[in-house]
Amino acid sequence: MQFDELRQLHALPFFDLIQRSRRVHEANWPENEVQLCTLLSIKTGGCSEDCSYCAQSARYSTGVGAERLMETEAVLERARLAREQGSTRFCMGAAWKGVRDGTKRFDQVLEIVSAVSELGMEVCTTLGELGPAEAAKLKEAGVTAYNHNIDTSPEHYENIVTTHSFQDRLNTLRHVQDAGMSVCSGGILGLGENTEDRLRMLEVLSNFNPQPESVPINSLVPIPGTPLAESQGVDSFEVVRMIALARIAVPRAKVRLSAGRQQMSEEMQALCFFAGANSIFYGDKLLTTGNPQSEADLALLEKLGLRPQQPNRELAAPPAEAARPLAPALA
Ligand code: SAM
Ligand code: DTB
Ligand code: SF4
Repeated sequence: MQFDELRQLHALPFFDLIQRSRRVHEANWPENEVQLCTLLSIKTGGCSEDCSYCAQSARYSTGVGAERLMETEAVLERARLAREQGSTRFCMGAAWKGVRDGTKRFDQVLEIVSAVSELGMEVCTTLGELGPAEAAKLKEAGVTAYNHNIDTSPEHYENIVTTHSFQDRLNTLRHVQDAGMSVCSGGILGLGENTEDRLRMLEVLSNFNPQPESVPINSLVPIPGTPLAESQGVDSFEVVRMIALARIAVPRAKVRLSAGRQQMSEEMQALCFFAGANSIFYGDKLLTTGNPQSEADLALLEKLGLRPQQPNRELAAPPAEAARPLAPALA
């Protein structure tokens, strides 16, 4: 989908837009299901990068200290617990610029992934930059999806991060797709971007080939000590519009209502589900910040007549239709 189409949709009266996204949602996701995905930070803090929203960058005093990579058994325990609580996807995050094949820590990550993949959940990792060799090994070890957000528009990216480029992000995503893993990629609302930036971000995501399997839409959780600590929250209806546009632009994706849910009312979350969100992070912690209690989330789904989604173990990236560039918008 191209920028102009997105702009036209965005300009529609609110109810007209969500009516359209609802139609796309019903055609693609008629089951009234929401995927529950649990996050675990397997390596917290001390990151070399300067992402200006992040609690884990070593450049800012956020109170989040650098920790070591968790032991396999400790990760397994958390993954089992998540499964018992009804989660069907387990996503492990590490505060690294990236991983390199042949290093001890990468071998340890592969061991963790192999162990977790035995549990029957979808296995997602988010470890920063990957090359082709790292992507192939993660896939072989059992990773089904790789999260790597583009976060904002190509134009705004350099205002937010200077230690790597938007193109670096796209290169990693290309390696993920070439290795046959599904791509989970989305962004954050509230980084001081304008509407045009938000639409450009969606344009890039919708032009991936193949389209992302999941699109997390995060609302900035302002972290004291980071450059974005005082950032103003995004208007609720704008958040819903972005969910609706993501649903229309990437019809088969899980559109994940991600960070920021603790600040949202139940009514707003319901509106997001109506507009096209069909996945949430489940469990009382994201990576370093809080998330609604599991019981509260289950109760909300129950009230809305939504069911937790069954796991999809067959998850694999569909083959690219042709050698189209990942993001033609940048070519
Ligand atoms: N280091 C890896 C990377 O940058 O890809 C993986 C972990 S990183 C914390 C994963 C994603 O979390 C980021 O790309 C960003 O979209 C999101 N995120 C991080 N801090 C956030 C915050 N304070 N509010 C909302 N989303 C945030
Ligand atoms: C994503 O898009 N959001 C998640 C997950 N992918 C890794 C992370 C949200 C982090 C929120 C801030 C924190 O807890 O530190
Ligand atoms: Fe590091 Fe990822 Fe945080 Fe950026 S978002 S500082 S790469 S952990």
